[in-house]
Amino acid sequence: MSNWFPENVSTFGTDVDGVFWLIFYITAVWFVLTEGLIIYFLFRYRRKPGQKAAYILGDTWNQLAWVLVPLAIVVVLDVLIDIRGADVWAKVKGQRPPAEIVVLTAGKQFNWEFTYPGPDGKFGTPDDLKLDNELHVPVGKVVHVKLTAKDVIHSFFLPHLRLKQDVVPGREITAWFEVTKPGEYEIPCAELCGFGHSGMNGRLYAHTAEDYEKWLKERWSAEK
Ligand SMILES: [Cu+2]
Repeated sequence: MSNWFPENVSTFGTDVDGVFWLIFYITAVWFVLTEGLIIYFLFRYRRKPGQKAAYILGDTWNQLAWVLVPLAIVVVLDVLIDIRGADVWAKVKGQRPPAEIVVLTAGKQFNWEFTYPGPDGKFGTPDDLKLDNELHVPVGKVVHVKLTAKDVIHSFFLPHLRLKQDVVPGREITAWFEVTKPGEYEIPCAELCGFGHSGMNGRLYAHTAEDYEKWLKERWSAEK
């Protein structure tokens, strides 16, 4: 059933999908079980001549068990999801591996603005390279994107990388990822940000190491 999702091309994508499927299967089984019981009881205990409904107060352990046993199961399953989810959260949002490439990313109505430091490796200098809706990275490297918003709240979404991070005015939030497969992937905005929101869609170009070097040479030196 994994083909419901776009292909995963990030190092942590499998973990994120794992939490999704864990929650999906737990809730699916639970849904079928409880709805099935409701339908079964509906027929099994339907009104029949000569049979009167009992008024149950739940004051014996036998009756209370109908509430307490499912409650205990739900709590155990919930803790299971929490433990697994916390692990993945720590990996994706908690401990960031050190950056090999840093790109400043600004969300604005209705574009993603990416800024590279240029040949001097420093931001805020005249050789900075600014691109609209084009994020170029090499595969197999840890990329940090420093996310800011110029107007309203946006959300930086890389569906193929299982990464989504709100972009909030007045804050700089760093997200990270490492792409595993070269290709072109979309970067939609995932937070309704105004009239042009649906058209706010950047592109992630994941290059092989050699192609990325080539791109750097062409673009960074060309745009002095
Ligand atoms: Cu938006």
